[in-house]
Amino acid sequence: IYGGLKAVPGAHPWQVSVQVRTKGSTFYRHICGGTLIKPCWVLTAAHCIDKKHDYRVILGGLNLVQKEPTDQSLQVEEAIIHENFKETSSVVFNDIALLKLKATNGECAKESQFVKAVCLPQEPFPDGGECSISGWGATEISEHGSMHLLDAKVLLISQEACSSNKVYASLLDDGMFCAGYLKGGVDSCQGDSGGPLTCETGHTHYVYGVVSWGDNCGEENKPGVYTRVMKYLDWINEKTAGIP
Ligand code: 4AZ
Repeated sequence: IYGGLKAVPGAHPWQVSVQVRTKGSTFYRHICGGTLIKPCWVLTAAHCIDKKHDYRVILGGLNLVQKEPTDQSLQVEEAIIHENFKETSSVVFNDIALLKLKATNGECAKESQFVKAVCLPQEPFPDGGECSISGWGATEISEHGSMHLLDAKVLLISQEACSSNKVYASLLDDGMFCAGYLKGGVDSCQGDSGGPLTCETGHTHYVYGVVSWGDNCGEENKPGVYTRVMKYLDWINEKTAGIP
C-alpha cells in the first residue's frame, strides 16, 4: 500500500494473507491478499493462483513475520479460478478466484474480534465515495512489502474518468473499476493483489473490489484497478452454494 498507515487491530477482520508453498519448498510465503466472505471461503484475484502449487491462508494476523495469538492458519482445499480469466501484457480480465478452506474438526474460520467475514455488495456505491484498501504489499519505502498490515482510504473513480485517454483509455471493461486519486500517492501495489477494497454504509462493510492491476503504483493518472465484485455475485453464489 502506498500512502498507507498501520492498520488498527480488528479494523479489517476479513483480510487474509494468501500464502504459497511452491513444489519442493518446505515453507509458505505471502503472495497476495484475500477476503473472507464466508467461514470456508476466501475471495482473491485469479492472477495470484497457480493450480500446481499448495496454498494456505492466515486469518486474524497483522504482522506477517510473527506468530500472533489471534492467527488462524487454514489449508486451501480447492482453488476455483474464473472460467474467463485472461491476462494480457497490460490488462487482466475476470481477475477473480475463490479459495475453499479445509475444515478441521468440522470448522473453517472461527469468528472472533479479529476474524470475521465481510458482506457481499447488494447495490453500487457512488462515484467519488470513500472506501478502504489494505494489504502487506509494496510501499514507497519497500518494494518487498510491509511486515505490518497497512491501510488507506481511496475514492471510487467513474468509468468515464478512468477511461479517458490520459488514464486507461480503452483498457477497462465492466468487470473492473478504478479507485484512488488521479494526483497519485495513495494506491495498492504488488503483494496487495487479491485483497479487499471495502466500502461502508451505516456500520456495515462490503467487499466492493479485489485488488487487480494498475500501471505501476501511486503514479499520477494511473490509479489502481479493481475487480468489480458486483458483476460476479451470481458466479460467487453458484460456486459457494451449499458450503458454509
Ligand atoms: C501488481 O503488480 C499490482 N497500483 C497490483 C496493484 C496495482 C499495480 C500492480 C495498482 O500486483
